[in-house]
Amino acid sequence: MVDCSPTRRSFVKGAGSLAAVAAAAGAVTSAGAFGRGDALASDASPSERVVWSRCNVNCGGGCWFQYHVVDGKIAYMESDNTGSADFQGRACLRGRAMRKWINHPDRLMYPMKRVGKRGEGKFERISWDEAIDSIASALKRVIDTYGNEAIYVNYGTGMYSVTGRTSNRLMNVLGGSLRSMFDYSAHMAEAAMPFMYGVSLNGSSMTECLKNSDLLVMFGNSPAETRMGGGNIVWDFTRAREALKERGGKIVSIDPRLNESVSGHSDEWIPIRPGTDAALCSAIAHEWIVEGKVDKEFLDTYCVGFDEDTMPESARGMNRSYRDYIMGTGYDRVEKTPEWAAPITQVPADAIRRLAADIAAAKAPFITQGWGSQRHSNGEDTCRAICMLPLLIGKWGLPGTNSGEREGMPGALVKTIPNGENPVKASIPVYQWVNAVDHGKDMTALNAGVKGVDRLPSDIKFVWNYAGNCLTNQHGDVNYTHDVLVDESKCEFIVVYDTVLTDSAKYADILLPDAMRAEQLNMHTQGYSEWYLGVGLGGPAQEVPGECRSSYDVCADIAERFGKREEFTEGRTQEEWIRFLYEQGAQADGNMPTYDEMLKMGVYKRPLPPKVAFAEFRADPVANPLKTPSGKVEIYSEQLASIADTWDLGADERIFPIPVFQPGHHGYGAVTDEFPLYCCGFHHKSRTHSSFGFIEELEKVARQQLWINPIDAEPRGISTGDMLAVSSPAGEVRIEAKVTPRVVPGTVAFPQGAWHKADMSGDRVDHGACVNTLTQYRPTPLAKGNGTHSMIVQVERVR
Ligand SMILES: Nc1nc2c(c(=O)[nH]1)N[C@H]1C(S)=C(S)[C@@H](COP(=O)(O)OP(=O)(O)OC[C@H]3O[C@@H](n4cnc5c(=O)[nH]c(N)nc54)[C@H](O)[C@@H]3O)O[C@H]1N2
Ligand SMILES: Nc1nc2c(c(=O)[nH]1)N[C@H]1C(S)=C(S)[C@@H](COP(=O)(O)OP(=O)(O)OC[C@H]3O[C@@H](n4cnc5c(=O)[nH]c(N)nc54)[C@H](O)[C@@H]3O)O[C@H]1N2
Ligand code: SF4
Ligand SMILES: [Mo]
Repeated sequence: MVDCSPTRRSFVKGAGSLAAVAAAAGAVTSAGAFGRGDALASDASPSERVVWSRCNVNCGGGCWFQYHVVDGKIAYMESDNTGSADFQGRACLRGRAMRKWINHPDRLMYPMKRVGKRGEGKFERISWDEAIDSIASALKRVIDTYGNEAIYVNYGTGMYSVTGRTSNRLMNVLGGSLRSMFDYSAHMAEAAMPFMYGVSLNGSSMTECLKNSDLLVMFGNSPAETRMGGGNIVWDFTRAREALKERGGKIVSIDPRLNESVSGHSDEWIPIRPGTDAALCSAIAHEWIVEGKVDKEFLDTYCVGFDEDTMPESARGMNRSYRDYIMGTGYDRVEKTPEWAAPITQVPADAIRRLAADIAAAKAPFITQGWGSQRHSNGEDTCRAICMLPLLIGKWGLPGTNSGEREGMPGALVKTIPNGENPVKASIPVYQWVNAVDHGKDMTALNAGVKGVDRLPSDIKFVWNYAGNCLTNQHGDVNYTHDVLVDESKCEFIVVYDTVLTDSAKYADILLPDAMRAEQLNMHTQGYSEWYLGVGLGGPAQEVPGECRSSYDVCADIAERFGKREEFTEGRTQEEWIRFLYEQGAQADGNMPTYDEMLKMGVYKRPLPPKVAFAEFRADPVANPLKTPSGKVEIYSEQLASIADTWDLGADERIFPIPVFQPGHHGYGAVTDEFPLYCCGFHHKSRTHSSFGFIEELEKVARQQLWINPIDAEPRGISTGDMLAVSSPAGEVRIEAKVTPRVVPGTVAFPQGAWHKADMSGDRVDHGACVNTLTQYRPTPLAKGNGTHSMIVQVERVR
């Protein structure tokens, strides 16, 4: 029923030319766009209704769903089958399990209030009126006592939909809330890259690699695991693999794991000790400098600080250039040879030289990093160090190349409901929220990365947590966070608004049940695939169960308690907002169908051309300067030099103006007799973080297991399937073993997102194997971010 269509996606041979693909696609309709009109004959019987929706979790896929509704109930679901085989945003196994989630017996059905101690997870059903009164009076009390700076909307990514996230809009109508910067995904890259590039997250599209590259080098990037689904980059990546092969090129994956993007293919895996990519990149730089492969003209024209010739005035004659660091004439005075890097990275010196030669020989190397390599305690250095590679050889801003950042993500045809203006100026790095609950008033611009004010005027006293599990499960160090949250004198009120009783939900004072996307009219844009732009519109497919309510309506009710309903809604219902946002997008675009046509089509897609990052700057650096102070790429950043001089840093924390290798907290060299193994997290295919983590069928497909190399498993008497006790300085979990040569020796790998399951008033041993039972809460030096992939552990067999 789902995948048996005769025109299911097939690989187009010789697909080097996206233009050809797009042209062929354009033949489907005159506009080159696809919608319901192009759908394959569906199996729907006349009594069935087909309702479009989209996967709302945060994996970036944005895959489309078609719910088949019989007698008012979703009978089964199908994914996207409209238009050319190339443009079908088909859902992965998780998305196809959405029906199980919607109809799950564990769905939250009624508003509830806490009856036990905070964190115990004991609740009692209340009415919506009581819930809203209670939230409104807590908000009033906190605002009157501490100011709007004491209100915080916690990070939460479970909801992608144009009207799904209304939390900030509500708080802004009520006078604002403490702001946050960056996110849990790319925290270190987002904080560090603007110093170098003037922006962050500016990568070429994977479709550009497909079109013009002859070598794809991926640092900690696994599209087959973290960009799953037809609406995602794994599709672009799969096509790129084909095109590269036809051009005689290849894919190199640098990862502590032989990840699923390269396993089963003849591509190259370079196993690396986690957190040491900057050492590898430094050694490649050394090799290129001594071999004369560096493009000095490019570096002199476009960059600042490669060598003395382009150092800014403030740092001249001090041996502070990147070249001085690499050649051992500045900073630590150590020459960064491949022999120096080999014991650090576990990559042999000759393999480093070979990689250096391969990259230099490629006409258009596409060098990209995922965010796994930057989610470390030294992530700010790592992401910049990787970006040095294309810069050093001048293969940057040109066809088939990339900036060294993660491949780009397309824009959107429609906007989300606006947040409005936040009158509060104070802002914290997002990962600092637990510190801001615990001791916000001690946090300053210099010791905590606070912006907008010199010092936070208040601790956080009210947390609103919508569609997120970052109170505990997805935040660093669950045990520590638990201790902070259970102290009601610190955070006085917590609202959690979700669909199931997550670990975070247990900390709610008021727990609200959301209506799922399938249960309301829903509009959404395409995901990260760069093949097309798209919009989907449809619903509801099924009635809302119990007393679940949409966040839009609930936020409007809360605003009403403050006499601000009208300000919140601007006179529109959610449905009217969706129409308004669509028509606004369609007007700006000029090519989209009308709203009424869209309602019939369900999904609209059209091809998207590839993109080369920084192409304009490369073409004319004077007319198109970067947003850095010098207008150029700042390999040496005076701003970072000044931060390094003025910030209050820990004794073992350092910030450098150039990209260097430093091990970082719990990085290289940190293992001890008690914790002799490095442990590295990764995003797992059976879940999106913790989302879907309670669907048993998915857990059976891809189990929560600790990857351990036979070299580390044998002396511990560990075989696949054994139950293990894994402990770190922060806590202990129980998890099944997967003994495999697919992980670098000395490091174990741990899928993030499993549901925390521990007796928190007892031994706190986590039988659910949530990685954040093991991570420490230690914000990184510059970003103050979640370097949570840096861990040290001991692994023992439980007998
Ligand atoms: N299936 C699935 N897909 C997802 C998600 C999910 O939870 N599940 N989450 C989504 C979200 S929100 C995000 S932000 C992205 C996350 O995307 P990423 O941050 O890129 O994902 P990770 O799995 O953390 O890391 C990617 C790879 O980096 C490797 N790695 C870890 N440390 C290092 C290192 O120090 N050096 C190198 N070279 N490699 C390293 C890991 O083994 C992994 O294979 O994925 C998105 N997609
Ligand atoms: N150690 C470690 N920690 C990590 C990471 C890591 O790699 N290692 N990755 C980090 C990253 S990149 C991210 S983005 C964060 C993600 O952290 P979160 O944003 O917390 O992501 P999820 O765990 O998917 O939680 C989403 C929540 O939304 C809920 N939800 C889904 N649909 C709906 C809905 O319709 N309505 C409502 N109200 N709720 C809904 C789900 O039930 C779930 O509780 O985790 C971070 N945490
Ligand atoms: S790939 Fe991501 S967005 Fe697509 S169906 Fe799977 S979980 Fe949902
Ligand atoms: Mo993320």
